[in-house]
Amino acid sequence: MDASNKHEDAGKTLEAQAKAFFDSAPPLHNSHKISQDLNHFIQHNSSSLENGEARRIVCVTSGGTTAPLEQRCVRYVDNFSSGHRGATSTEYFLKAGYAVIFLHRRGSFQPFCRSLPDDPLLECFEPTNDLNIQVREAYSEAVKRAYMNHHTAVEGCLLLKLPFSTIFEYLQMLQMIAISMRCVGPRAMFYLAAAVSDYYVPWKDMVEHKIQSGSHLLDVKLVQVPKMLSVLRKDWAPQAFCISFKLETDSSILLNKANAALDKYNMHAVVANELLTRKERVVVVTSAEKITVLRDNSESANDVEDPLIKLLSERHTAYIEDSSR
Ligand code: PAZ
Repeated sequence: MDASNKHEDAGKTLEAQAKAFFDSAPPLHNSHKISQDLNHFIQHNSSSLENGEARRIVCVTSGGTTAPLEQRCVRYVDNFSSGHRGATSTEYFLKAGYAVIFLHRRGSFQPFCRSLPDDPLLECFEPTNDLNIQVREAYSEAVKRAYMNHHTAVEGCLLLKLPFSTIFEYLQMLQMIAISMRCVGPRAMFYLAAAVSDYYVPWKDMVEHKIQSGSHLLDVKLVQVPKMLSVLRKDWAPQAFCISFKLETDSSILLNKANAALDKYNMHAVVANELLTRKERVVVVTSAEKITVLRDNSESANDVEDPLIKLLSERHTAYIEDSSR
């Protein structure tokens, strides 16, 4: 496949590239329902108090986007992301008093379900003598905890889960969320942990039907996805506190790339991580400092997201206070 930048979009301004992306993307099937759910969630949480203040709202993005190769999609380009970071972070944000919009890849890790086996429906239950089913003793605590935590968050209107698969769905939903969250001002946070496709086939250039397997070479032109982080910061939600992530496999370039992303997209912080150590160690890069955050192996709930969310939540508090001066 040829990842080419020499596409007609290359000479356009970023705003024009973003507009062209959205104008040509296939429309979201359920945009009306998403918009209703979002508005209800944001209104509810903006008027509810946490420690005497309006509740903060974070949009956590999680998992990888796909780039389809056919309009009636049979094949797509995907990436490694499991959604573990986003699901785990969501649990800690809820614990820290945030309401969370969890924009996640369909089928990826979900908050509160990490301690369940891969196929919980089949593995956690067993038949009883009277042909009913019950939770197996070994999973009874884990199932109860997962169910109760999840139920409390969703029913309490503290967790709104919105699934995506493709890069088209993801960016359209992120735009809707960001614009809806404008009214939250500096109490809004974006925690952008999703692994978003860098290249895609524009909808209008995509073949409609399944690509046939007859020829020796498959020549598909992928073009760069417009860098929407800048647009999010500048136009969609200019007052929100924005954290993006940078993943590399080569540790020698990671911090430089994170610094570059901080400047280029005007983020408040970039969380740098390496593929192999991403569950143990991250570095929070801001314009003033680089803070290494490690998983605490002496604690029982030992997730690197625990100290990470504590740190980011403190920085968010300082940001809100600064914004009101
Ligand atoms: O989803 P996961 O837990 O398997 O991995 C998390 C991650 C590495 C995708 C995330 O921490 C991250 O760095 N996201 C941004 C990737 C990037 O576009 O550079």
